[in-house]
Amino acid sequence: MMARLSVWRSPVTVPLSWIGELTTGVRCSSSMPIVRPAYSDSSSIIRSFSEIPGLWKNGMANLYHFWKLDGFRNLHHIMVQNFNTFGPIYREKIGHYESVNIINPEDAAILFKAEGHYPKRLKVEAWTLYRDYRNRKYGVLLKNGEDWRSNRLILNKEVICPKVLGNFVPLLEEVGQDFVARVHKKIKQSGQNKWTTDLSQELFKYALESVSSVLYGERLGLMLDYIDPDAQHFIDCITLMFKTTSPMLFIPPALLRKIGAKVWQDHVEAWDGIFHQADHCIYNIYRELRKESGTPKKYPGVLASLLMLDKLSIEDIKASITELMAGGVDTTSITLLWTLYELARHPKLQDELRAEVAAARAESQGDMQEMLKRIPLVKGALKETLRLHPVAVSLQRYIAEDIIIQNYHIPAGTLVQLGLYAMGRDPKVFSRPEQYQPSRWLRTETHYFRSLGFGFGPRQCLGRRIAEAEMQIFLIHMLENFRVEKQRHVEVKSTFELILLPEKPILLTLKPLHGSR
Ligand code: 2DC
Repeated sequence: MMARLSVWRSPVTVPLSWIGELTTGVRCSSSMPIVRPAYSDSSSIIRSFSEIPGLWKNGMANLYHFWKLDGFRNLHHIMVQNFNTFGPIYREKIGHYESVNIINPEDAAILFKAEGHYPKRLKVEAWTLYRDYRNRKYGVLLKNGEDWRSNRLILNKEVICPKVLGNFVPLLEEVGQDFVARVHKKIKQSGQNKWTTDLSQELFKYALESVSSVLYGERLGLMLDYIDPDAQHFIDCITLMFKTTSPMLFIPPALLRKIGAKVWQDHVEAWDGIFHQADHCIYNIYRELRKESGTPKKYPGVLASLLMLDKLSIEDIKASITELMAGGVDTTSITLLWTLYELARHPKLQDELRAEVAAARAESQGDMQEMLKRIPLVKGALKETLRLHPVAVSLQRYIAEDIIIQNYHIPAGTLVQLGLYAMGRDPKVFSRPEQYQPSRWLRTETHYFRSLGFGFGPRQCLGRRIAEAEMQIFLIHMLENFRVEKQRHVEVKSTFELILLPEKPILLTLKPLHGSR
C-alpha cells in the first residue's frame, strides 16, 4: 500500500484519465432534477444548484480518487486543476465534505456579503472533538453564534485593535534584535563569515518567542542556545497537530477514534502537548497577577490585560489564548521562510527593500512604530508572499442567505469556499501571477478582494495584527543586517498539511552586510 501511495506522491496535475471521468460524470445529468428557469435583472437564465458542474454525487468514490491522487497532501493542486476543468465555480463532495468552490474576487465579495451576523467557517471536527473528549472549552476560533460574537468583540479590543499595536511593537522589536544577534553569533561560529541552513527551526522559535511575549508580556528565552525542552516539544506538537488534522477533514474523526486509528491517537497526543505548555504559561501569569497589586508599570501582555478586564470567564480566556499561541507559530514562521526564499531569488528587489528600510529608519529616528508606517514595499512583499504561498488553501463560509454566483443559485446554508491558493495564481486575477512583484500592491490597479491572506470581515484572523507586526519587524531587522542568498535555482512547491508548507527544506545562506563583527 505504501509503494502505491508513493507513486502518487508528487503529481501536480491530475492524470488525464481522471479528468475524463470527471467530465463524463458531469455530463451524465440524466438523474438531475428538472429545474424551472428563473430570470435575473440582466435577463440571463439563472441555473439551479444541481446544475453546478463538478463531482458531488458519490462522496465515497470521490474520496477514493482523492486518496489515490494523494489529495491529502495535494489539495491545493487539485483545486487549481478543478478550476481548470470546470471553470470559475464547481461543486464537490469528498467523503462527507461538501462544498461549492469559487475563484473570482468579485464572487468572493458576494460570498462575504452573505456571511450574516454570525459568520461560520468549516468546522474542523478533529479540533472540536478533541475539546469535547478532554472536556475543554472552545476558543473564539471554534465558537459560533452569540457565544462567538460576544467573545470576539472583547478579544478584538485587546488583540487586533490598532490602539494596542503600540504595546506589541517594543516587545516584538526586542525579539527581532535577539534573533539578529543569534544569527551573527552563528555566522561567527561557522568561521566562514556566512551561515547556510534550513532556517525553519530558528523561525519557529522566533515566532513562538514573539507571540508569547505579546500574550504573556514575558520572554520564554528561545533565542538562546539551550532552550526549555517543553517549548521545543510544544513546537513539535503543533506541527504534528496540523499534519494529523488534514486526513480528518475527509474521514470523520469520531469514526477514527472508534476504531482506534493512529492519526486520532497522534492528534490527541499533539493537542495534549500543546495544552500542557499553554496551561503552564497561563498559570504562571495568573499566579503572578494574584500576588501583585495595583496597576502594572509596563504593558503586561494580552493575557493579563484580559484577566484584569474581567469580562470573559477564565476558561474562555484560556481557550482563546491557547488558540492564539498554537496558531501563531507555524503560520508566521513559514510565511517568513517563503519571504526570505523569494528575496534570495530576487537580489535586486532585496536591495530595493533594504533601501526603503534604511530611509524609513532615518526618517523616524529609529522609532519602530513610526518606521512601520514608512515601509509600503516591505508590506507589499508580505502580501506577495501570501498570494503565492498562502497559509490557508481556501476561505469558507456557510452562507446565511441565498446568493447567485456565476448565474448559479446557491441556497442558504451551503458551504462556499474561495480557493485562495488558486486565486493567487490565476492570470485572470493577477497579471503575470508567476512573478514575485511586491510593487503590484503599490500600484493603483484594483486590490478589491485580492488581499485575503488573513481572511475577511469580523471572522478574519484574530492574530492578524500580531502576525503582521511580528513579520514586518523581522524583515526590517534581517534586511538591515544580512544579505540572503540561495544555492541553485530550484523551485520549491507546497504541500498541504492543513496549512500549506514547503514540500522540502529550503536552504538559505545569510551573510553579514557590514563585514564580520
Ligand atoms: C484547511 O479544507 C483546508 O489560521 C480545509 O492559526 C478548510 C480549512 C478550514 C479552516 C482553516 C484551515 C483550512 C487552514 C488552517 C486555518 C483554518 C482556520 C484557522 C487556521 C486557516 C483552510 C489557522 C492556521 C489558525 C490555527 C489555530 C489553531 C491551531 C488553534
